[in-house]
Amino acid sequence: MRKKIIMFWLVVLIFGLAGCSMQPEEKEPEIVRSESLEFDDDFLHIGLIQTGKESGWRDANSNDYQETFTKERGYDLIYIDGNSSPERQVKAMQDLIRQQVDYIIVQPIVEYGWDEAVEFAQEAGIPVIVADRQIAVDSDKYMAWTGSDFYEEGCKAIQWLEDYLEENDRQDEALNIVLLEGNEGATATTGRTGGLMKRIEKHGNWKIIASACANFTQGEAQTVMEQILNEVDPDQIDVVIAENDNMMFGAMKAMERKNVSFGPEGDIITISFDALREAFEKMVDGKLHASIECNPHLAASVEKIIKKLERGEKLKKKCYYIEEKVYDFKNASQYIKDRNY
Ligand code: GYE
Repeated sequence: MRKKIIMFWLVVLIFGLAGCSMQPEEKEPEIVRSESLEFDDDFLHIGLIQTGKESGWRDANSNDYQETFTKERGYDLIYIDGNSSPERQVKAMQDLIRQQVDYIIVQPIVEYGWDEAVEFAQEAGIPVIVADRQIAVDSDKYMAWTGSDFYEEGCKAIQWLEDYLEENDRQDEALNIVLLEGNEGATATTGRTGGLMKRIEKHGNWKIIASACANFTQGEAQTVMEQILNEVDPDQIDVVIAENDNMMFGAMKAMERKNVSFGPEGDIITISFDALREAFEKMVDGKLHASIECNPHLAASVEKIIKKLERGEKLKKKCYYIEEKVYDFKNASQYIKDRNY
């Protein structure tokens, strides 16, 4: 067993030193299943590299994997918490390759930094499935990606805002917008910001008067919103958009502390992403205008991909998008009872 491991890392080292970038012609990586070195059971060994615990969305997403890839259903799930560190995530992939798991699911914090690790996985014959955010690696180096259309989510947010202004005969108003963004380099951030900006730019009288990164966390959002409120007169703010619900909750705390009124029962229009149960509560309470759903239930889609690969089928697509809706303060009370995360 040790011999095999040494041989594997020797190959990895030689490829690494030679700076060899393999460019297979196939669209899908050819997977030569290596004999499992570490496991002596009938389970399918799935390594999951998670981002961390930055949000309610993430908790729901981790639970979903844990409820899907259970021993009863034939899986041994090795869950690795990336602890919000991209370096730790890359190291986790190397560890899983060394353990010779059957599949690696990676939910990357950022898109960059994955080339080498993904190539090693391919060399070792371990299929990599990317979920949630994406990786900036040739798509023939991993099996498939599944997750949300973040750009579309950004567009939906502005569509909602346009409709709301029109319903209230406010479509010609000049708007000052504050934007709270997620991690730099994360697909969820670049996609949502891209969609938002594309649609905001169409309005000559709309302006982003402040924007800040709060890494998708509530605490950081509260801090940056407090700073923004120190620098910008709250009366000048018409809309706050946060790229996830937790950052909006943080921003709300900052606004409450300064007695700034917001939400459908206040002044500032508030829009965020994810549609957590807590967001539904805020919509029902007249604090949040709208939340653009981001579906955290990705495990079923990942499992479908794995099952196809197990049957030896070729995947027809590289990208598997998940369905999502838009909720607002007008329809929230109708849907809140179905929201369990
Ligand atoms: O919106 C946010 C989270 O990548 C879709 O990351 C995910 C985002 C989600 O922590 O709450």
